Order: sequence, then C-alpha cells, then structure tokens
Amino acid sequence: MDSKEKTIRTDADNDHRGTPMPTGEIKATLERAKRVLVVSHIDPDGDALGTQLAFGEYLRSLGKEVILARDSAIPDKYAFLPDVDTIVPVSAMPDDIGIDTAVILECPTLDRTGGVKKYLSGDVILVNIDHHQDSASFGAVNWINVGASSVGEMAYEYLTEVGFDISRKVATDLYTAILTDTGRFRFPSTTKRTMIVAGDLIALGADPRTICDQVYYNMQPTTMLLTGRVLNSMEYHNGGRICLLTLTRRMLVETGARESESDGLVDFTLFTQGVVTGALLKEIDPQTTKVSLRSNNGVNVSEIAARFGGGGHVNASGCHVPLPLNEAKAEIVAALKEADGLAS
Ligand SMILES: [Mn+2]
Repeated sequence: MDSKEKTIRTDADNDHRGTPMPTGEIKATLERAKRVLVVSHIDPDGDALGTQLAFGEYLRSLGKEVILARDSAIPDKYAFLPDVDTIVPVSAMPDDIGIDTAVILECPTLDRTGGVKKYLSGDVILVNIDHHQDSASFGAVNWINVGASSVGEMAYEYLTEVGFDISRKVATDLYTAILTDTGRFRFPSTTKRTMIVAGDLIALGADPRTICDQVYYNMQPTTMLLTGRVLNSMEYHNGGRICLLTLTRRMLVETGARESESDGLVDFTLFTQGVVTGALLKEIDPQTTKVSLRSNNGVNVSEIAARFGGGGHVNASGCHVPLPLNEAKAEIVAALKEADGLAS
C-alpha cells in the first residue's frame, strides 16, 4: 500500500479507537518467548522498517533471540536506518528457524508478510499489531488501533508503558515510522498525540532534519531527471479540474532511471489549485498502460480503476489498461470527466 492510501481514514481526532492496548498480554507473551520472529509487510515502508527495528531492540533487551525478516528489498531511502541490514531477506533464511513466537506489524492479513508467511503456522504464537481499518484478528494477541497514525506511534506507547529505555537509535526508528506514515505529519491520522510522541522522540535523540532529509531530500540524480521529465508532461483537462502526468519508456531510457524511481510522482497531480482528480499514466509496453488515480474530493477513483480490473481506495487507486498510452489517456480522461460531473 502506498502512503497516499492511508489518507482515507477519517475521525483522526480520536486517538484510541480499536482495541485498547493489551500491554500486559503482549508483555507476558513476549517474556515467555525464547526465539521471536519480527516481520512486517511486503514492499516495506518507513513504518514497517522503523517499528520492526525498534521491536528487535526491545526483544533483545529482554534477552530474547530475535530474527528480523522481510519479504522484499529495502528501499534506498531507508538505508540510513541504523542496523537496517540486520533485517534478513526470506530468501536467505533456512526452512526451520526454530521460533516459538512472532510479532507481526501492520499486516491486515498474514498474506501481507509475503514469503515470511510460511514460518507463521503451527505452534507459533502470533502477536498482531496494526493500525489498518480492515485488519483481521489473526493473532493470539491482537492490538488494532485504527486511530493511530502508524504502528510506530503504537510501539512508542507500548514501549514507554513497559518501561523500555528508548535509545537514540530506537527514537530514530520510531520517528522515521511516524514521519513517513503521516506523509510528513500531513495526513488526517496526524493527531495532537502524534505530535507529542514525535516531540518525545526528538527529546530522546531523533534528529528531525537529518531523518527528513534522508527520506525525502536525498534523491538519485536519475530520479530528479525523471521527475523533471514527468512534470514536463503535465496536462490539465476539464477546465483545470483534472491533472494528468505521463511516463513513457523513452523517459526511463533517456534518464537512466528505473521504473521504481517514479514512486510518488502521482502525488504531483493534486498539487495544483482547482484540481480535484489526477492520473499518472505509465507506458508499460506498446499495448499496456498502468494508471494510478487520485482524488481529493467526492470522486471515487476506485470505481474507475475497477472498470479496468484494478482497485484500491476512494482517493487512491490503480489499474492496468490494455491500450497504448494515448488511447488509455483518452479513456481515463473521459472516465474522470464523467465521474467529476457526477460528484459535483
Ligand atoms: Mn503503517
């Protein structure tokens, strides 16, 4: 799930919806454990990695054997997190890892752990910590707080409650988790409590300038060149209410950027006054166009994505359209115009 999709949560003033923190239950379960696996979701983000590292430190402080596992690669922008390379790819793990307990962070279902799921069956006791609305209670212990900005914020509440001594390193992990999952303290999930926690983490040694720069303002030259090319493709339609961006194969070749370097570019479609819906069209091959859709009003872009076999959320969705770029663009503009007319 990309970060934008988290904006769909509402009622963010309520800090503690969902189940109350089962502090004693989590603590007792982890204290009984010998060997603990800590895992988060595929394609990990800052919240996944930061909170995973923080839990690793906490469990080691309890004298536990700890395995931090991941399904997918760690994005370059999180390489600065201390000891992030101790999170082991599942491809490098043996068949039997001898765990008795697992902490699963921000996974609505076990499938979200990707290849790590194979270790999460049998007698393994599962501790499920999440803040997603649709989270299933698959654990022996479940703590779901859909009002929390991030599992990083939840982890802070738990770790302080149990008296864990948060080091500068763990403060950096948790601050990164909260910063990124709130879209730099921007999404509606950002509460007064979120800011207090972030402030506490700064007091414990997290450096807001360095962390923000590492994550957001430390791009590869190829990424910046690609960003420039894609922004140069900007088009407005429907009297400036629809904004389109286009990414061609040629732009990738000419800038030397990988496709993954276009992550987040779709956000630019909503940065113009008066724009209510946006789309980024990516040429996958001569007959296929990948479309990312965004809206910031009543337009439900997931309905448009569903027409092309895709899906997502009301304000952030995606699909693959089996048409060349220009034909896909015409279809998407028509669909967005129609939806905007119905919504307004
Ligand atoms: Mn999260």
